[in-house]
Amino acid sequence: MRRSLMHPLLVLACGALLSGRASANEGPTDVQGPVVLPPEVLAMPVEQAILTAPPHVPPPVARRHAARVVVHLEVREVVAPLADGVEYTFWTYGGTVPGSFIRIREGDVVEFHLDNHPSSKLPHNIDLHAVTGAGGGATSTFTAPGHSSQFTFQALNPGLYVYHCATAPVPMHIGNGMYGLILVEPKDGLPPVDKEYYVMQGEFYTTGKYGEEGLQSFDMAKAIDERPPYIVFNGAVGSLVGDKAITAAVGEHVRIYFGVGGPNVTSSFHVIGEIFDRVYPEAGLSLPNRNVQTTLVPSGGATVVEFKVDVPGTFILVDHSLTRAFNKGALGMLKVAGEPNRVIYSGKEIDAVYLGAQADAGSASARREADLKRQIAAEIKANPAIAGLRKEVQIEKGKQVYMGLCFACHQPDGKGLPAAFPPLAGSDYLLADRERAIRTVLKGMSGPVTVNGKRYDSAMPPQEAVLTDQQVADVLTYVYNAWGNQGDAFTADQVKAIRSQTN
Ligand code: HEC
Ligand SMILES: [Cu+2]
Repeated sequence: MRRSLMHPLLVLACGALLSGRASANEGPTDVQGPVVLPPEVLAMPVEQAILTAPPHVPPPVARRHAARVVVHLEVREVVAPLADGVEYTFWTYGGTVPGSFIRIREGDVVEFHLDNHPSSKLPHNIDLHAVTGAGGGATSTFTAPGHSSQFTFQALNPGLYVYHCATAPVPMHIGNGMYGLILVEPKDGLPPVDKEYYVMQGEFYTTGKYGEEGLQSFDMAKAIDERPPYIVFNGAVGSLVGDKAITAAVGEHVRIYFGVGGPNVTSSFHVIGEIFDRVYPEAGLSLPNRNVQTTLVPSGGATVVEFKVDVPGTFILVDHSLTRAFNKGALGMLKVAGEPNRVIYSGKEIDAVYLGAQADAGSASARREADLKRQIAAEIKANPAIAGLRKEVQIEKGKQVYMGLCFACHQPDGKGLPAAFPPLAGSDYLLADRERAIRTVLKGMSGPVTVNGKRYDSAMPPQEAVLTDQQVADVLTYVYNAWGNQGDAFTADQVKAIRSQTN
C-alpha cells in the first residue's frame, strides 16, 4: 500500500490536481455554491437515505412520490482480509467492498455528500452511473482527506447502477475496492420479494500470488495485463461462505442485486442449482427475461435476478468462468432452509455398483480372447499335424451324418444304385466342383445328370433345413475322403457363403 502510494502516475495526477490542471474526470471544478431549487423541488419532503453494507439492502422505497434525499457517503481507507492470512489496504465507500448500497426512487432529487475521512491518505471522488451529467458526479466530488463535497442530481432513469471512484489512476482506485451500487426504483416500485441481497464482483491485482500471505499491495503491471490473482464477491475470498452465506427459506422469493466493479473483468453470473425466474438484463428494470441460467454482467454494469427457492440446500453463486470461482475466489453461498420436496429434487436415490470402466476392461479382455483364439487357429492351420487331426475329426463327424442320412440313397459304400442314385465314390461329377457339391447338398438336385458316364434323372431332396453349415462341411469332407476319394476339408464358412446365395 505504502509503495503504491508512491506510484508515479498518482503523483502526477496529484500534481495536476493541485495545480488546477485537472482533466474532466480527475479534478475539481469551481465551487459554484448551493443550487437554487425551484419551488416544486423545495416542496418535496426531505429524507435521509438509509445506507447498508453488503450483502444487505435498504428497505424498499415505500413512497409513491418524489423526495429530496440526503446521502452521506464516507470514504475510508481500511486494512482488511482479502483471503485467509492475506491483508489488503482497501479504499472504500462506507468501510466495505463493495461500498454502501444506496436506494432511491425515480424522480428523487439527491443531495449527495462525499465525506473523505481525515485518516485517508488520498483524495477521492465518485462517479454514479445513475447521474445524468458530465462525469456522473466525479467532477463535483473531488475531495481531499478531511473534506466533504456536496452536489445535487435528479434521478431521471430507474435502474440499478454502479458507482465508483474516478480519481486518477482510476483503475487503481476501483481496483482497491472503490465501487458500489445505487438502486433507482421505478416510480411504481419493484414487485415485492421476501429476501433481497447485494453482491458485487471485483478483481484484485496483488503483487503476491493467490493465497500469498501478508499485506499485499496493488500491482499496476498485473492490472494493465488484466491478470488478477483474485476475482471475488463482496471484497474477499469467502465473504459469502459458511456463516456469512446469504440465506432464505423454502418458498421465498429471492432478489439479488448483482454488480461488477471490475475494474476490468466481466462476470458470467450463475447460481448452481437454481434458475433465475427473472433477470432484468443489464439492470434495466423494465422487461425481465425469464428462465435464465447464467447472465453476463459487464464491468461497470449490473443485473437484477429473482428466483423462488423451492427446495432446501446450499446453492453456490459463481462466476461461471469457473477457475475464477474455484481458483480465484468468485464463489458465494445461498443457504436455503426448509422441508425437502423430493419430487422437485430427490437427493441421491440410489448408489449402485456401475461397471462402466470395468465393462470396458471386460470387453477389452473379450477382444483379447478373440485375438488369442485367432492366433491359435492360425497356429493350428500352420501346423500340418494339427490340421490333419482336425480333418480326421471332421471326417468322423461327417461319416456319422452320412450314415444317418445320405446312406439310404447313396449306399454305405458310396456306390449308389444303378439308374436310381448316382455314386459318390469316385464320382467325377462330385470331385470336379466343390462349390457345386455344397450347393447340391444344400439346395437338392433334379433333372438329368451324368456321373461317371452314366445318366441319372431323378431328384435329391434339399438338406439346408436339416443340416447345419458345419454338418454339411463335415459330411462333404467325409464324402471327399472316403472310398478312395481325396480332397481338402470343407469349412462351415464355405457352406455358409453358398447357403446365403439365392438359387
Ligand atoms: C432321398 C435320396 C437321397 C438322399 C437322402 C441323398 N441324395 Fe444325393 N442324390 C440323390 C439323387 C437322386 C441324385 C441325382 C439327382 C438327379 O438325378 O438330378 C443325387 C445327387 C447327388 C450328388 C451329385 C451327383 C454325384 O453323384 O456326384 C451328390 C454330390 C449328392 N447327391 C450327395 C449327397 C449327400 C452328401 C447326401 C447326404 C447329406 C445325399 N446326397 C443325400 C438322392 C439322394
Ligand atoms: Cu478513489
